[in-house]
Amino acid sequence: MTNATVKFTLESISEDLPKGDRRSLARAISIVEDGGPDANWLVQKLFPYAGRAHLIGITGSPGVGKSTLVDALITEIRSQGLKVGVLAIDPSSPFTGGAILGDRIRMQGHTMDKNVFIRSMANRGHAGGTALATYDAVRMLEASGYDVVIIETVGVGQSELAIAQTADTTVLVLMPGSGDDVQAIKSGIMEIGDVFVVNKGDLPGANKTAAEIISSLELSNTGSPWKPPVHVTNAETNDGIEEVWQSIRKHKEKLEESDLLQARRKSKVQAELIELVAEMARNNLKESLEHSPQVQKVLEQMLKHQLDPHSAANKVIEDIFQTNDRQPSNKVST
Ligand SMILES: Nc1nc2c(ncn2[C@@H]2O[C@H](COP(=O)(O)OP(=O)(O)O)[C@@H](O)[C@H]2O)c(=O)[nH]1
Ligand SMILES: [Mg+2]
Repeated sequence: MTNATVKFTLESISEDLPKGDRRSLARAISIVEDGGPDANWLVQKLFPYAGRAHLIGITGSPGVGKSTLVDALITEIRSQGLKVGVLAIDPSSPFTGGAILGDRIRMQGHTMDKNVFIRSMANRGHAGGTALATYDAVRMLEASGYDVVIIETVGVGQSELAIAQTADTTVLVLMPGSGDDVQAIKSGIMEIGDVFVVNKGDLPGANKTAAEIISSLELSNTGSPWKPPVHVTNAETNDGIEEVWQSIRKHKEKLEESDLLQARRKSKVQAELIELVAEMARNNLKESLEHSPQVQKVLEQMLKHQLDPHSAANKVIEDIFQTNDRQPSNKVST
């Protein structure tokens, strides 16, 4: 059977994906990227298999060498016999496509390895944005037996922060002379970094940048049992990569032996629930604005200045939290 004639149904995907079938996995990730009832059905079906991987967030400004570093880490992780999935997230890519292509090419060395799965995530219209789609894509990889899932994100915007919080271990990547980034670290994003990497260690100033990070880490000592290590790497020659990997593993161990893992997981499920409920509310509100007579009435009262916006919001809250019980399509897709 050739690629083009393979038929997928939600049923077949839910059966074949846990057996490690890569095409079912690819299809499943597209479905969860789109969101909606099919995605919900798959997640519900595969949720029991999820929650097993070590989730690693790799974040930092464009061009610091995240993708190159991920590529080097894949080699290291594979040498340990672990199965590794990568989700590359770049908010700019849906418009240009360029970044996606770049990441693909960078990680091409692993395309023949059946235990490596690399996927660029685009924001394909999941109303909740990339963060919600990412949570579900991670679950698909976990259900398919991936031991390690790496999430590469650009920068430190709001949604990247949300994604970084998805990870068990977040690696913050900088490069020599990125003084702005060090400033940003000082001004608050510090706490998201569990492991710091100054990549492009072959360029001048790497040790100085590392020293700056170390001193600002000491200043903001949080009293946490984990002291974030700072590594200098050259992702192109694999220098320092083994040490980064060891730190990532040690961090996971440290989390597991303290209360931190539980605390992190709790704030993670909270964040996801907040986003999901907000998404549901937003979707249902849009529908209610058009179709609900009660909401129409509220709108009219607002227009006539009979009802203030705050009271109006209180009135519609109940209406929009009524879920419409949408069923999965169970369509056959090729
Ligand atoms: N000199 C040097 N260049 C690097 C290193 N790592 C990556 N690069 C280069 O930096 C550029 C950006 O790398 P990329 O991995 O795409 O960065 P990303 O945007 O953070 O994912 C590419 O041209 C890489 O070849 C390094 O350790 N040293
Ligand atoms: Mg990249």
